Amino acid sequence: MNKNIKIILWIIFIGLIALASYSLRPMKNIQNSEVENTVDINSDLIIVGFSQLGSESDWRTANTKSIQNALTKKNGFSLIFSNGRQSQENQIKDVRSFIFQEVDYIVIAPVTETGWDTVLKEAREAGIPVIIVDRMINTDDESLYVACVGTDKYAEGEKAGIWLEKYLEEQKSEENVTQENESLSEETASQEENGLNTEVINIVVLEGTPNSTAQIGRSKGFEDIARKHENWNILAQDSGDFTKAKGKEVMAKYLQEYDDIDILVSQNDDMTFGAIEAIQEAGLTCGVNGKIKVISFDAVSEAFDRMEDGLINVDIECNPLQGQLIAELIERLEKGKKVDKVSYVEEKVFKAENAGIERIGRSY
Ligand code: GZL
Repeated sequence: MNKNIKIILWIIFIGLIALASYSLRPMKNIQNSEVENTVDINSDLIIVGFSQLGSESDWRTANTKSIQNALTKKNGFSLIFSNGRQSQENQIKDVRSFIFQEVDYIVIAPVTETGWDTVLKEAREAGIPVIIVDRMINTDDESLYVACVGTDKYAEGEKAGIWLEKYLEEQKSEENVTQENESLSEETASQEENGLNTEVINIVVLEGTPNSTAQIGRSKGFEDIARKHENWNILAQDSGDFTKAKGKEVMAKYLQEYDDIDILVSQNDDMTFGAIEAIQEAGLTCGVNGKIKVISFDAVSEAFDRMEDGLINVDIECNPLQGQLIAELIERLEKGKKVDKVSYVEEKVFKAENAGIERIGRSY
């Protein structure tokens, strides 16, 4: 065989060897269509698989952005993001995909509280620490997760009830002042004196995703305050699933069923936006000077617009900015330091009358 052919055959042979070794190098590729990014396990970045529950609300968008902006390559992380599209089945698939890719940490925002033990045991067997974010899981085995970062949903529900107590007190004292200027009937006077304000307060509630921590906590927190007032009458508590469309649909149903709603408690701003549309389309009014007083949750930017319009009376903040706390937790774990099992981010209550000022400097 002449010399030139031998050289050509050698070059082809070397090329094939190089190609084979490149394609066999250890890479992590994506198993699930909703999981973004491919990471190279040889990088010295901390590889984090993040299973976000969905993209159902403005709040969720802000929560996702906060975590993506914290877990960046510049900060020493390589993030694999998955969107569970509000399905626990999708989230469990995504977590298994992270386990397959041998990530360093798994972060989960669980759509609902139950049904996580099996897949979290698989993560533990794989030696991958799990951090729960935003909502909680309901498990008897707390060793299945190393920490959870979020907000106190029960306290948020209580804050809504406490605001309503104060609001009704203020209304009552304003009425008393008015009546003092006119002649009070003896019967009314005696009722007022004994605080027997027998006027029934009709309340409807738009609940979030059933069995989610936000729905469970906000409902219980509000109910525990409502239970102290026998004239508070909760007419209905149906799920609007945290979406604008469903919130509008359920509120429209309420307006058909009940002709004297005084208070709407809506467990997130997106459902509130839908409910406001339903109220207006029914020819009714809501908010500061409206017939139906509106208590909302989240305090996203558009809700500040509605408060400035006077369409929402009060918004109980649920702070989505949890990314920095997660990054700090992982950095502590990397150094073998102890971390708190539960960490809450700061949150406030915003009233319509102060919305214009209070919104200055907010990032969502
Ligand atoms: C609350 C979060 C809720 C928000 C909703 O922590 O889980 O889910 O209140 C979101 O806007 O859909």
